[in-house]
Amino acid sequence: MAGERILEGVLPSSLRAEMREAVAVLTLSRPEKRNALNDETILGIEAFFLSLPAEAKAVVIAAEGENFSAGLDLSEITERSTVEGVSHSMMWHRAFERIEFGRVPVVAVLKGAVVGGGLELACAAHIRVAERSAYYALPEGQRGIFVGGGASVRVPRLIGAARMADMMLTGRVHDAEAGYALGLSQYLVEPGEGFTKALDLGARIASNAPITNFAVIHALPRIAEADPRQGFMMEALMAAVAQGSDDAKERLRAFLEKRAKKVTEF
Ligand code: 1HE
Repeated sequence: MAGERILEGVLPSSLRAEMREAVAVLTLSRPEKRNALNDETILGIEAFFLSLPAEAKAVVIAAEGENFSAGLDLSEITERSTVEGVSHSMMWHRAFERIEFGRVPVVAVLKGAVVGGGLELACAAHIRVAERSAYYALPEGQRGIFVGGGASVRVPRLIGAARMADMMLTGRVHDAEAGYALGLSQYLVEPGEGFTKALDLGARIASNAPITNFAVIHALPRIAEADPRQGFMMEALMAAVAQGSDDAKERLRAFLEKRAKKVTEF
């Protein structure tokens, strides 16, 4: 069942967006080109996150067809000067920053090719759900180029620089199981089940206190990379801000009065 379409005038034809309750779904819609990412699509992703409706409390990034994304649209690489190359890469960085450090958490649904810039896009999300068909590669080495959409920063955080170097130097492809074991995805599901799983996770995320979601997106990654002494202080401050909110007080009261859900497995 489709949701209510949003941002129709804002997005290029390679993207579509809809609301599913409190979850905004952004779908890569260029399956005939394996969802290769051209400039228009990257700018559209940025526009989507800048124009996210206030009622959206989480985002799911999904893809039409069998593949998440075949990465950079190779037909668009023209004779770029060095300076133009820098600004092209920085355009990707800007768009993906909107994902990683935006207003709400983002879940990506991976399947088929999650390759090059497609992996870079996936890594900007906070949670990755991979269907068993997903496979991961960084073919930039074979194409004579380098990653430019943030992979050198985000991929090593997930799997380490040595594994990323192996993927780039040897063209190694990791299948969905390996990717799950390495930490490229946090969830591994059967083919066709990724979207439902991601929507379910999105709905859970949307039901959190906004201050907690804010802390997880904006404070946690900074604390994790800080010197521990600064990190502990930032954590204490963030914890106090969250605990002091009316939302936290009401949620804690609800638990003590047995009105809140207990911890359950899913
Ligand atoms: C594309 C692209 C693309 C497909 N740019 N057009 N990425 C890559 O090096 C991956 C290149 N793509 C592939 O290796 C394969 O297409 C796949 C393994 C992903 C899928 O294979 P398959 O057999 O399902 O599809 P196909 O027949 O190869 O492709 C279908 C069409 O999509 C075809 O166009 P058509 O007009 O001939 O029908 C392909 O040309 C087109 N297509 N992938 C443009 N990537 C910020 S820097 C990031 C740097 C990178 O991302 S480098 C990695 C680039």
